Amino acid sequence: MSDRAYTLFEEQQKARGINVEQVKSKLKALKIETPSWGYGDSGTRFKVFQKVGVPRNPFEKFEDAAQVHRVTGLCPSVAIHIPWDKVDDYSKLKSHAESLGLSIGAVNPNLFQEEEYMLGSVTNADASIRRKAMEHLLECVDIAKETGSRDVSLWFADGTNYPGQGDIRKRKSWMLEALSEMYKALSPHMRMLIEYKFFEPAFYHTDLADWGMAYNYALKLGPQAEVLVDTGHHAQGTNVEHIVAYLIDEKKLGGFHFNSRKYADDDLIVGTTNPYELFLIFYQIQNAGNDSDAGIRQTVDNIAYMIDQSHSIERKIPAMIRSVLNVQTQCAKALLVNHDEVEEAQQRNDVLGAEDAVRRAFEFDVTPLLHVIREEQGLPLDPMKAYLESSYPQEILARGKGGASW
Ligand code: LRH
Ligand code: MN
Ligand code: MN
Repeated sequence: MSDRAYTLFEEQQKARGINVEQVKSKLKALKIETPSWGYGDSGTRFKVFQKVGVPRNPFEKFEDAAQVHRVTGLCPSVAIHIPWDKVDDYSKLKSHAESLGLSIGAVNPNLFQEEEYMLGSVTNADASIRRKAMEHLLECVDIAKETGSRDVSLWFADGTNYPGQGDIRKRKSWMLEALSEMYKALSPHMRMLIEYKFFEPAFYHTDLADWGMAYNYALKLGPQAEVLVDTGHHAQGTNVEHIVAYLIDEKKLGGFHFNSRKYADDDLIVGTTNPYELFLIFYQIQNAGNDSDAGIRQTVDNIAYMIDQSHSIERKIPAMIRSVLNVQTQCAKALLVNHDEVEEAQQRNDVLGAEDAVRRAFEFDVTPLLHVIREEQGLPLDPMKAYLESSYPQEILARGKGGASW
């Protein structure tokens, strides 16, 4: 990209009243956590495809994640999933991460892969199974203390397949019981992020089905509990950006799991089928980031942006690079919204003018902007190309097949 392209871009944006220096510094501050499970073999319920060169253990997952950070500068932390990333000594994993310029991000308990959890984990009618699940949650809080992680992200598969199968209200109180016990175990700086999903693997009712339920638990628990929005966990047509704006306004949005969906919880590369939705999510976040209420601004500052994808047919590292670049691109476009212009149009009740002021930002080509910030940070202008042309894709082939999988 020539200097000319950027000069033109800058002139154009300044003429629109956009503070380009501010846009650049906000973009440089954007951090996106990648998930350890996105580097391992994964698939659908029909098949997990085995790839050559997939990490064989949590340590190698961090090595792959370091490559994503090296070329994008966007991903300094990695979320772990327990027991997928179980190790004997978490301080070793922590120092390994640090030696690669990374840190361990959110700790994700896993309460959906053991036989006993078939009819539920923390909402199982059997008290001994509920206890076992509880112990795992507490173990994850301890791991987070050891790894220095701020967030423990919770997603429960608990639910039922048929009417009458379980007592929905009893299960609701068991859920609160478990969350409350876990909440008490958190250190003061820690957060509990409560994720929701409307179906799958349960198909009749899910105990934590939507943002309202997650919000209600978070509200009952206290300030350290917040809601996590996984973009793939909504019914068709749901206005996700509305949920985002609402939760920020209630100071209860803790973070995101980004991915894209066409039909259900597809776990596809974020921004591939619905870039405008991603843009509109960032538009809401940035709109709230300008609020006069310091609490709302603080909520925005503390949002954890995380990828949650399981690339089933794509090569893992390039797929992750694509994901984070898509997030960066839509964030950059949303930073070009002139909020005063939108507000003025709203005040005139100019429906089309307001829509136009938002959409126009989406239509700009932000490539010159992204090139300049990468150049200023000493990053490759084209991170994907830099990765593909490095020796790493070849080197990892020596790992062979049969790497870690979920
Ligand atoms: C559930 C989910 C949740 C899990 C992850 C592996 O669908 O989004 O966040 O922890 O997938
Ligand atoms: Mn998720
Ligand atoms: Mn999911």
